[in-house]
Amino acid sequence: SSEHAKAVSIIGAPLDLGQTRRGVDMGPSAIRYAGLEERLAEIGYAVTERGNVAAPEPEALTVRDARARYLPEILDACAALAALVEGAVREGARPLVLGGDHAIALGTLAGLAAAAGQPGGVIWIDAHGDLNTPETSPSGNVHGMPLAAALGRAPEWFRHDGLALPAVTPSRVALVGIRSLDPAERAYLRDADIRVFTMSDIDRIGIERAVREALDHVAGPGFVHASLDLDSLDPEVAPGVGTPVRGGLTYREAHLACELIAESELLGSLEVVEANPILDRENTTALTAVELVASALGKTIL
Ligand code: 4U7
Ligand code: MN
Ligand code: MN
Ligand code: MN
Repeated sequence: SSEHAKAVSIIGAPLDLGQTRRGVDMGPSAIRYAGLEERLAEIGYAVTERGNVAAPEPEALTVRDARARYLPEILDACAALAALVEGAVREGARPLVLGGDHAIALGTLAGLAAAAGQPGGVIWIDAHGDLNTPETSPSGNVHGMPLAAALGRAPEWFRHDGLALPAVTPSRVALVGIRSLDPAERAYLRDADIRVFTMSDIDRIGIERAVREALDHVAGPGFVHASLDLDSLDPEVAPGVGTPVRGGLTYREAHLACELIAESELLGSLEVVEANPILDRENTTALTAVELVASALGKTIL
């Protein structure tokens, strides 16, 4: 049916340097422990485990620039991730990247662009826009910047030998689940050709139409990637995240989004980020992550 392989490469990126709450570095373990590999095998995937990229501990580092904390170390980790993602694609497998905080998306997207030899499109499912630059960020947390970085904004900040940028085509970005934007992100979105589906839009038009239109907008050459920030879900459903915002996607809305992604057969890769087991209740957020990944990769009920 799909042109994409029934092979998945799982790559862990236990990075927590993009924000200030410890525990998100345990996300890959929590998601694996929630039964990821078994679930994917059940739906017919050949699964290869690539292990984790190296990510340093913040206690061992010093902050050099408060506008983008730990940026040099984050770029190194992203370059290592990019190499693994590129390798997986070249081997004919779909990369499935487990975060870690959302800063790792810069590595995933750079790896996809390197493998494709050109930038691609991304559906970004998140409460937040992640479109800050070090100049506009109210927090200095790099997990609020990866989409801006991948789009090639602020190139002097994100330059690194191991990162092919820009990795994303500006006219092929769709944001889904949005309910928290900073002033500079709003200003950028006013002029950019990015499709934004806020929670209010989703209330009005429904998640099905929102995701179908989002997928139409991101389709095209190179690659199509889905970046799933678990804080897109309502905190009652996914409490184990560092930057929860009330009023998010329900459990079923998130599933339908993933089912539509699978049905579209557009996707070559997926990542799921921001699961923080220390903030979670009995690994429920990681379990939800596994279920959503299975749906996005083609699990059907019947
Ligand atoms: B996440 C924030 F100010 N916008 O830049 C910022 F509200 O990857 C939050 O989506 C960013 O979880 C959240 O620090 C990043 C803040
Ligand atoms: Mn760690
Ligand atoms: Mn995010
Ligand atoms: Mn978020």
